[in-house]
Amino acid sequence: MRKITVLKDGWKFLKADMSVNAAMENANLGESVTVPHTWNAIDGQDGGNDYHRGTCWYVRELTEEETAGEKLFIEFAGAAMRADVYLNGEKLIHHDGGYSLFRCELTDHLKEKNTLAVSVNNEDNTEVYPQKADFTFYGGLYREVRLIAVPAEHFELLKDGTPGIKVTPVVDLENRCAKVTVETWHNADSVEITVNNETKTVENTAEFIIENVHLWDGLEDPYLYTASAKLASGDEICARFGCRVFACDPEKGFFLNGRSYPLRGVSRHQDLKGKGNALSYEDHAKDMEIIRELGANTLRLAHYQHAQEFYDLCDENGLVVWAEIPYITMHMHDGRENTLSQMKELITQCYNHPSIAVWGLSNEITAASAVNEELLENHRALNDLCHRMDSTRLTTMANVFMLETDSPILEIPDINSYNLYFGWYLGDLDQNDEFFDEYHAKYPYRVIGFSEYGADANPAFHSSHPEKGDYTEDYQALYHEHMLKMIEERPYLWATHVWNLFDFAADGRDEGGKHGENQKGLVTFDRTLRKDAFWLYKAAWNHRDPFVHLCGKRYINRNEEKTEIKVYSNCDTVKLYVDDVLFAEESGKTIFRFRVPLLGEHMIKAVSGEASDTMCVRYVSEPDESYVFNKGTASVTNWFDAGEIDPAYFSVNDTLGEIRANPEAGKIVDAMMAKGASERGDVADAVKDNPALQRMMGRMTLISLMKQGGTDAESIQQINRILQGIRKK
Ligand code: GCB
Repeated sequence: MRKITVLKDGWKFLKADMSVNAAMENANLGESVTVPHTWNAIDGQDGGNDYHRGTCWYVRELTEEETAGEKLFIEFAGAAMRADVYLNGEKLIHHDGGYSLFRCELTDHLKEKNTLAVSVNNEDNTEVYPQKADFTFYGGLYREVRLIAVPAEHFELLKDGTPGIKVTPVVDLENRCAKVTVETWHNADSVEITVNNETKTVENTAEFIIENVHLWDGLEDPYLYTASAKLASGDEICARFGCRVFACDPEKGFFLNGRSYPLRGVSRHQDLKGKGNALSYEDHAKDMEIIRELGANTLRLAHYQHAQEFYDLCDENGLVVWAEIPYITMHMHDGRENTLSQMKELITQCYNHPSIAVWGLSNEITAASAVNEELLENHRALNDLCHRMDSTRLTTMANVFMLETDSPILEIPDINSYNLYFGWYLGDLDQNDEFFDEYHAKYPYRVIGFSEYGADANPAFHSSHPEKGDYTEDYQALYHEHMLKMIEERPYLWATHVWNLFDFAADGRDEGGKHGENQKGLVTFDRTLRKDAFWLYKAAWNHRDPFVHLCGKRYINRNEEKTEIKVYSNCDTVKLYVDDVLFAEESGKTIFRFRVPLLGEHMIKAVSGEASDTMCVRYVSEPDESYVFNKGTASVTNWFDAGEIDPAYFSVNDTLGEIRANPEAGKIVDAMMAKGASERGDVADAVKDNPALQRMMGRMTLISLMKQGGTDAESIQQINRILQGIRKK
């Protein structure tokens, strides 16, 4: 028998660095908290980079009842980012890495009265990842802490946080059977292992054949088996597993159990407004409900190991998962060991989850690091480690857009992926299409995916002429309409993941009308509001629940005589009623557009079968300024309404490449850019030394480049006037 006690209550929290003795002495002055707990639940998401980062202490008395048992271990499901565990003032373990589980044994250190003290640190350092990334590095004991009491003969608990049991199902699809290997680690002579009502007594490892195997078959039928293992002492553990076959083809994309199964889904961070990363099981379960509602069949669990509860939910719900470690943005010379230990823990702890299809080695690691031998070697070491520990899964990585596609780093993982933000941070939407077309044509034998794409939207902001950078809900929707189509036309993409399903805390951000938030979510940080783009994907992916969704519900006051009413639906016909009168009926797929005259205030209703949705729109004689975030950008846009530009002459609407191809026009932009470069030397150097960036810039319109560089409207107009004087050949 093993007894597990969750240490939820009774903790004292001291928000200061001190010695272990001081922490124990001052514990009663500390704040009473329950664990899971983070000290950054509020300051980690209100922006400005000033959230508390340092060492804090958690102290708790352990009662006699809690410490009873032959052998006693303590388990931390997540202590961010570095932790030291003390019992009665004696240090028992140090752990680096904020997202993996670790344990240590208490037995020989127990006294009559026992005080547990844990120091946790989330400060900058040069060894433990992540150090540079677009999310808040919450500190705390933000996942459960448990005591595990076991008999003298028990399953292994210490090594890399192992569950003590490893299940490897290998499926033979043709004969509809599976060979299941169950390995266990323990200090007894033998173990009794049971799978599918068959029990074997072995030293450590047993093999089973399951005939007529019931497959774990994605969203439709995520069937789970259980393997259990028991020692004569009574210690018993079990693991759920699933029998499935994952495969990737460079031309046809992803396969599940031998059939084409394009992975289309979203990424998720583990955090929630007001709670930081200290989520309860209910919070995780609610996230999963939203994912099921959306109809995604894959999740990228970024950028670190998520809670075991969540991988369990993925197993149960049939999501195909990309799991990864926080080796992100910037390679650290002293961080190699930590990448390996985090990967070892991730694979050891998550191996049995049938939902996990790939191990992610790193994310945008070349964003702030050169591709040199040290970086390559670190990736090779990680890749080899994954293959040594797991012969059943593929490795991958998420590359930053400016990484050259012929970089040797792309040859390390089994399959690849790119994060592209054309149409948001830079460039135009079509560049996403072009990128993949070129890549696929150049490397037809390589498997490629789309690991991130997205656009920020604050649902308070609206426009009838949405454009990149305006933070409107409407631009985000348009952006994703383009991307959805782009993806549907490219079935070779093995997986695509929207960045991100939920808005999340990014302490360094202060933009789009919110502090400390990345607003690329399809759903707000508090999970209460589904932005229009959410319904677009739901219309494309959820085929179970018929619905119609009217877009622009929060865009009520409209200064236009005709307005576009857009409906997202998974039905194939939509009727639109204006003030209860049938206005039009349209057949189609996913997106339905109507042009409706605005005379005053109107009730709009969309109907398809049983499904319906309503909203109100109103004609106003002056634009409602409260919908506009960045008035500066908007005025530039208005000025550039297409009609004012003579297409026979050059303009800022041409791409840098087109302009440079003409010597006269090229001279003008080069002079302009040289001036800008002398003012911002570092950026200019980065561009000069990066041919991929240069090529990409060549495909961007001059106006988008100038706007991203922060050029004011007046200067853009001036350059445009000069360019309009040069005739195109
Ligand atoms: C990325 C990063 C992700 C960021 C995202 C963004 O490429 O991988 O961590 O949050 O871009 O929104 O900028």
